[in-house]
Amino acid sequence: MSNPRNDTSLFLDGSTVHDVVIIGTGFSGLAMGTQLKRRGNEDFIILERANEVGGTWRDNTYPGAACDQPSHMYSYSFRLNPDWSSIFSEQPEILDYLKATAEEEDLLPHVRFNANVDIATWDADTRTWVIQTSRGVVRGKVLVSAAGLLSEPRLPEIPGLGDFKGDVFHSARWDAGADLAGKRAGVVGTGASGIQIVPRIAPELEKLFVFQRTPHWVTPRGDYQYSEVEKRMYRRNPDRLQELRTSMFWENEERFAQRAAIPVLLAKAEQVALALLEEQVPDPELRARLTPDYAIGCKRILKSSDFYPALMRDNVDLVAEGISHIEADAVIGKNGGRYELDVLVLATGFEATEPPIAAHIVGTGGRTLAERWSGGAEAYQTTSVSGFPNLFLIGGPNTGIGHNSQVYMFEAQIEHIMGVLDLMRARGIAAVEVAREAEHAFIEEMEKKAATTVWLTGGCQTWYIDQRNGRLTTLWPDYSHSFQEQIPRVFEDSYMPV
Ligand code: N01
Repeated sequence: MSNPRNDTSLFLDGSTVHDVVIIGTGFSGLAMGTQLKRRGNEDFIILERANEVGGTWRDNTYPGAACDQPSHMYSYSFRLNPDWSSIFSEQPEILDYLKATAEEEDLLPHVRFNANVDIATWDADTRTWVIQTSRGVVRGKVLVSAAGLLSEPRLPEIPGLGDFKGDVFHSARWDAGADLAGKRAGVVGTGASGIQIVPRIAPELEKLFVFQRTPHWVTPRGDYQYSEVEKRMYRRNPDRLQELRTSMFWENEERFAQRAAIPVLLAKAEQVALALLEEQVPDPELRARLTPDYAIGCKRILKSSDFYPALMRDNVDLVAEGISHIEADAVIGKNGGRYELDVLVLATGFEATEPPIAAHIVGTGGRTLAERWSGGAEAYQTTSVSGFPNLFLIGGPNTGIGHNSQVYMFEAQIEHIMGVLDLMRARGIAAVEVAREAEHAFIEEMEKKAATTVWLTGGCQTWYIDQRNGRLTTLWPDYSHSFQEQIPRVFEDSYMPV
């Protein structure tokens, strides 16, 4: 039998109208499929542009890729896993978890691999979404975009980048064939990805230059390997596992209070980070270059116990003065330094404020979601956008969370979608659209909540803020549990039949 993952033939002819079409097989797309299935709806398909499930955990294969949230929390509430090997599991283990979900929840027959969404258009006459993919056309009554918050790499606009003649790749597109042994490499970016890569690759390199634009706050990452006895206990006693998960959740929730910019909590968190810096970096001059000048929490607080020690290695240099330009064989610093390299790794983040999928979704009146969002991304209950009937977004605007598990957020959004689908079914409505007033009110509430948070007051530049409007459009500006309480609710008068 042929492997559906290798099949690229054209077979989607648009003749069948599915109940639901989902874009993406990452954490959120697989959860959406599972919930449909568990509630008795088999009439859905999941479009996947790659030939494997897993989304960001399939794509981020860089050395050291791991989750910086505890795995017992960063996993589905409906599929607890007693076998996580450690608190912060690495990418292969998380990908295995997602593959097992797809298989054990019997989602694979619903997945169309190698089906990239070219354009999805709302057809008002038939009240369906017509989705043109690289494998043909598919139609759905409802479209759920689970295309990912951080799926499109952002390449830095550094003069001369295209002239570099060595290997160059983004952290989320790691070149598995690149042999780093004995080479001279540069890593641009010291965010969550960069600080995981640096300690892992440093030992095999002849030389590593770490190009930091802005120092990040780093706190210790106390990892721990679960023993076989503990795993057995969790297997036999799922209640204990649930208790562990719950306690981790509430411990993390306390951290939102810092993001609310309460001075005493910020000071306490800064002390923890500064103590790590002091302990691990004895050189005061290097310490100064690694010390942020903005409030902690303004950028994602990083967790690492091996990033600073890696910088202390003889073969690793921190370049903190900025990059002037790039030449065929070197990065040139603003300090005039010439850093000759064989390999350049761009750990420079993702297109978060302007998600590329938005240019491929066309709502009423032929307007794309990107055009609708030209002043900044926004969505009612983080999930629906006026002008886009029967479209639901998972992981869209205001769904990012830095202090707790992203998976909780996706699950709450899926409850919202399920609620709207139930409402449509109960009322015999073929299509709904969110009322503009409800959307406005929600966006105003988001702005009000965001105004006093450290993300807007902390004095840093981040991808959390949309540069076009200065608003916090990527993050949820409140506690994670408030998202869980608020987002699943469906107020009937917020959705209008169309
Ligand atoms: O990206 P980032 P990331 N010249 O945007 C620098 C998730 N994640 O891939 O701070 C020079 O955080 C940029 O500098 P600055 C998590 O949500 C999760 O590391 O903007 N430098 C910064 O240092 C995270 O927040 C895990 O001044 C340039 C870095 O590149 C998100 O992914 C693990 C530059 C980008 O940092 C993104 O993290 C990894 C330029 N032109 C990632 N442009 C988990 O463990 C950018 N930079 C769950």
